[in-house]
Amino acid sequence: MQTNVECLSYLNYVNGQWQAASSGQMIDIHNPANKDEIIGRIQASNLEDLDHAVAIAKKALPTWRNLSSVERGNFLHRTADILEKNADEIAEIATKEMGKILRETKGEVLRGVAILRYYAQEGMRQIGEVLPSSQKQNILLTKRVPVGVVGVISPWNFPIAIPIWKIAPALIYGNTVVFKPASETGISAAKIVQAFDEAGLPKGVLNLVNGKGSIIGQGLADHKDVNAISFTGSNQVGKQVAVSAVKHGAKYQLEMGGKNPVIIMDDADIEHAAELTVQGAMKQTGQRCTATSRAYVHCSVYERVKELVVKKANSLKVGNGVDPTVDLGPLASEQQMNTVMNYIKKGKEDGASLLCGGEALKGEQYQSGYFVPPTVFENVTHDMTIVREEIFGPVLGLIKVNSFEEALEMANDTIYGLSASIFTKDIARAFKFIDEIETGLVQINGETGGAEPQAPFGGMKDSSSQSREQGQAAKEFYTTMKTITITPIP
Ligand code: UN1
Repeated sequence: MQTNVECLSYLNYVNGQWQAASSGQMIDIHNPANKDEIIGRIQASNLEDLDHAVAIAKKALPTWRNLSSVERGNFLHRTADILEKNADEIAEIATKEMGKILRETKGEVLRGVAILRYYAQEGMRQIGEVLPSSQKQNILLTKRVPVGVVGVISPWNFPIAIPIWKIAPALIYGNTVVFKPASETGISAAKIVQAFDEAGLPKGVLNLVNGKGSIIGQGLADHKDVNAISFTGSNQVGKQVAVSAVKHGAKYQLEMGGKNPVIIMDDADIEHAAELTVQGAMKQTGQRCTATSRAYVHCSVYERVKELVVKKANSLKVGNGVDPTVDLGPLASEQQMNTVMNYIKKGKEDGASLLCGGEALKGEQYQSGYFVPPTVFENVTHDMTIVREEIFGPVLGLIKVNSFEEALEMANDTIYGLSASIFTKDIARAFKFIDEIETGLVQINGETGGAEPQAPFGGMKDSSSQSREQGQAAKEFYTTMKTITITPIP
């Protein structure tokens, strides 16, 4: 397949072939649980390689577009079966690349399988509608058609599910794809592409180009022959992608950061609320854009919630994600660890009080990785950096509130708007929360994280470009529409 076994070099995939980058350069992928271990190398491509891949995707478009969507769906079904069969192997690679525990990476591969099956079936669903025409004899209808060549830029924190939730809808609606994954997880990306290859996907329909984000990601966004670009990552890069796309008239879709709040009211099931707040904050070591990072807790239950949250956070075991007894793997990279530790430092300097965690873990089993324990702060005020900026690590702030209204106002006082949850048994209050919280994902008595393939996913404000991914919402982005009038000639 795609490796040169002796040095575990993973190649690009263009026109149905595994190819080296023309630069001859490679990027090493390190294990964040054991930084001296190099998992493999991926290609450091340059713009010439990207240009070639885009030209190939463009060339493959007419044939792919002209298959029936049911036929296209069969390729997705076959890919799903292959991924399912290889789930353990791929999960282990993803864990070694970015650190999260095997239970999480295995779950992610299976989520990818479910997404593929959902979109495979999409090939049998509606692609237009019939409208009444003002001319009685005419037929007026709409038909959805592919956008063209789609650029996919995906992050390292969901190395399998996020690429698939972009690639699967792009393909089913008849587009071809150039895929640029985060370099940290380039091998997981190769494994996804390998599954499509084994499923017999026609050559040129899906192309993988690895390389630096500043070169290949930016180049994809800038490329005149890329008709739509779907991006998940940081706000700073997302906005650059949008500007580049607008310049050449490409569609764009951005999924970016979050600063997701929970509100725990006095009538909540406190055990349940504390449990899901900790899960929301700490799963994947907090490296989810949907992670819970602010908990607004009613003063009458504050002490009890605090006690439970700290107990639960302290009970989580940190370590190498391949160990099945571990709950939290390492942070994904040194850069990620430095960012998180700087936020923790800033929290302390600003006067927040640490309830647990707060120091990188020391000792023999931790010294070769980026291990930060669950960290909970209290005495957090609303103007502190740790409440305002996305941390992307296992850090939670507790904030005492006197009323639902006060909590709601603070929950909304942020540039982000991805996910939020309220824990309450009061239906009227839950309804008010649904109406007034400024987020795209709203949970009542649930965790802020999580997504289902059939449901739209996305945020408000600076969390997204207002577009939605997954479910039927994906159709909006990956197709464009024709309005057709048929006039019968008597
Ligand atoms: C989830 O919470 O399971 O990058 C999905 C992210 C989001 C996906 C979250 N785009 O974290």
